[in-house]
Amino acid sequence: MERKRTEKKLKERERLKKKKEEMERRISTSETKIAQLRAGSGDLRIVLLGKTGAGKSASGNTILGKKAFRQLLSSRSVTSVCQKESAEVRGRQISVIDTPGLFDTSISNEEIRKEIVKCITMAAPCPHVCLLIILLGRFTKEEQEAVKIIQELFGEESRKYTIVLFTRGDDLWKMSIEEFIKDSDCSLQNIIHQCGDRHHVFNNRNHGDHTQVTDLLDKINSLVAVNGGSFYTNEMFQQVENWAVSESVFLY
Ligand SMILES: Nc1nc2c(ncn2[C@@H]2O[C@H](COP(=O)(O)OP(=O)(O)OP(=O)(O)O)[C@@H](O)[C@H]2O)c(=O)[nH]1
Ligand SMILES: [Mg+2]
Repeated sequence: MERKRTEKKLKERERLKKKKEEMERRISTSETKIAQLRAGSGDLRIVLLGKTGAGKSASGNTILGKKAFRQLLSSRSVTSVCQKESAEVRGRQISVIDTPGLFDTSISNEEIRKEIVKCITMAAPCPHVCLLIILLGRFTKEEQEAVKIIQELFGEESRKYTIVLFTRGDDLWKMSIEEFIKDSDCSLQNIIHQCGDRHHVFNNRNHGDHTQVTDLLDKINSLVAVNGGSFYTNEMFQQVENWAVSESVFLY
């Protein structure tokens, strides 16, 4: 009799435990949904970073759906200063901050670094996401170095807020971006991995393909939801400010 009672108690305890777990799972799902809804509303500030000629300005134009930035096939860098442009996309105010590319032939990387840091103030109060623009193709030493410099500038923490955006998706033909990544150099795979395996691809020549923009915005929303808002903690902002002071860069 006593054994039966204990078994019944254990079964009841097990049932309650399962019920509690189910409730916790439902709460967590609802919280994620609420965070995603929050992340999908309000303005969105995006910073574009990458090597010169990677397609930063072209990607900014694709996101905003207009020719806001000067994009050009050129042997020299086209964008020399940070530029902020905005538009309403899917009923939402989106601001894109375009930056000069590293490895310009006429300006030193040091000068470009100083200019890039200014983009942080343009994305005031803070950027929500950084898009690391990489041209599909060979991932050369210069590309690797550009990524390294950007990570040095913005700190390791910034990886949590970065999505790798490949351009020249038209060159993929029938290959998927996943197949391309799988076959690519391990240094490129490492960078994507460091950025939480977040990546996307644009064909900036296909202005009619709006899904490439809406898909990217969905990925950004999920990222913002996970991160709980825009990035740059006080500590990180302080790092940029300290660097600016030591290099005599005027941020404001
Ligand atoms: N076919 C193709 N060309 C692209 C794509 N994205 C960019 N381009 C071309 O690549 C060239 C360089 O693009 P930009 O957007 O000016 O590059 P950027 O990174 O802003 O360059 P800088 O301002 O010099 O740093 C331009 O001729 C673009 O039209 C793409 O997805 N497909
Ligand atoms: Mg440009």
